[in-house]
Amino acid sequence: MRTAQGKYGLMTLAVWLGLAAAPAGAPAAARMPETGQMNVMFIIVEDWSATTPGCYGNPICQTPNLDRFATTAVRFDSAYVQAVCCNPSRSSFLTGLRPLTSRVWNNSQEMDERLPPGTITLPELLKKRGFHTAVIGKFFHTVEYAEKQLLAFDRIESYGKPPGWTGPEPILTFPPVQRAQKRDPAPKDKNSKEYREWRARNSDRYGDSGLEPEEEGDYRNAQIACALLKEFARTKQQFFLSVHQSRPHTPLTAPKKYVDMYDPAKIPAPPAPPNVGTSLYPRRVTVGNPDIFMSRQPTPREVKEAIAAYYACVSFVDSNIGMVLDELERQGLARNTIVFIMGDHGFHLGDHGFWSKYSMLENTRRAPLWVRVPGAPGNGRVCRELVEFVDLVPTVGELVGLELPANLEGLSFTPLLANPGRPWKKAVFLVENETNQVVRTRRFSYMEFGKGPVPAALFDLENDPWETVNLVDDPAHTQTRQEMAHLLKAGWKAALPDHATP
Ligand SMILES: [Ca+2]
Repeated sequence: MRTAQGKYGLMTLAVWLGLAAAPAGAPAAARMPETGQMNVMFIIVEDWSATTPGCYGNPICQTPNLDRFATTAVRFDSAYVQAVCCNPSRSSFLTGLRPLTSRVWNNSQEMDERLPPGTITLPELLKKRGFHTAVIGKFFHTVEYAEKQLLAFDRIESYGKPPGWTGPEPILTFPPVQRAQKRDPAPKDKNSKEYREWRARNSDRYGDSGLEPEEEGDYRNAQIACALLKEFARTKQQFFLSVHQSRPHTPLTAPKKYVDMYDPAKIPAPPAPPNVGTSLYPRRVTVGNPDIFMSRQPTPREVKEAIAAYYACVSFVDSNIGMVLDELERQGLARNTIVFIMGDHGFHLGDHGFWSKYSMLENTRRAPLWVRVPGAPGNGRVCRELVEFVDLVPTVGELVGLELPANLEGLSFTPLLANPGRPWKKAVFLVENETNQVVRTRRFSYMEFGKGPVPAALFDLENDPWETVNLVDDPAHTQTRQEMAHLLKAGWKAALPDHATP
């Protein structure tokens, strides 16, 4: 164990910021504020393509609250998850371990059965450090895991309560949603034919949810967050709060007022048209996708309607996040609360003919990430350096002073919060399973497949950002292929910034 913001962290931080070596008379380096007593809030959004927020450059999708937040935070433009879907990605960034170490790389692997003995999750570390820990909605992938992590949370809201839960009752109660009960309910047995038929029938749903915003779970989660923030302002206890937003995960439905914001006719066709011959995942194009359009490809009109519906979901989530951020301000907590807003991985919106996540391509592995440390010199700036979600635990650890396990596989990016422009990691890594892996540098992505239509793929992201032309057998790129293969084999430690030690 080591104390991140003790003998180790502060000294490292000082060296990286150039404080230790600053000659007399030199301009003062940007200083991070004292953060040890600050609160921590996570807002985790499901299945969120980094191509959609306005401040990430989308000219159509409206995210005014996030755009405003970006002016007060560091926006990470090149933040990458370590796995292709929810369970392994969350298992990674909530433990600080990469999927082949956490031994969780798909959605069916139970985190509590597979984590190496002694693994401690982020909320446990925070609780041990004295934080009051509260979770609203999904945090780990399954409720079952949360049950085994009872000790991690002082408060569980809008989430399955484990048997024997003796914590506080819900801070808010809501009337039942009448209209939702009339909808097509899911059969209970997930292995039954009826369930598979129900899933296929519902997979292509998008557009108006038929609910008022106040009836939506995501809106209610935001309301619960506001109520808890009021309580935290009163009790003045140092807190960790995680707020879940289930959209824009499928089904791509949102209240009508958000759906009405977008005219499908004005949505451009997706980049990287499907091409079975060059596809790394040809079954997606010929058979169907995991989450939506499961048994067929959508028509061109449906493509635009589904993208418009996804944008509606993002705008709805933006509004909910705005509600929480406004309350943070209103309660006087914004000045001493560190805020992380993030997707849990990306999502393909028709590029390559893909919908859903589950690929090693950019639209799965890149996710939105903003970090606001009150008073941080980098706030309001964009960080284009490569960072990984596995860095989140070490980062929180350095900021608030946690006893971090010695086997973590990320690097605190706190120095980028002081100076978002300083050179950082040379590459990021993601795995699909034990044999399929990708490494991405600033210019190239290189993939190896144990199983798949090709054994390897190489893309020049500078000239081909959507990864459509596989250069792996191009004689002009032989050396690059060798270098990337070497880097993939060498792993994350070989990609650390010069002179950095994790
Ligand atoms: Ca997810």
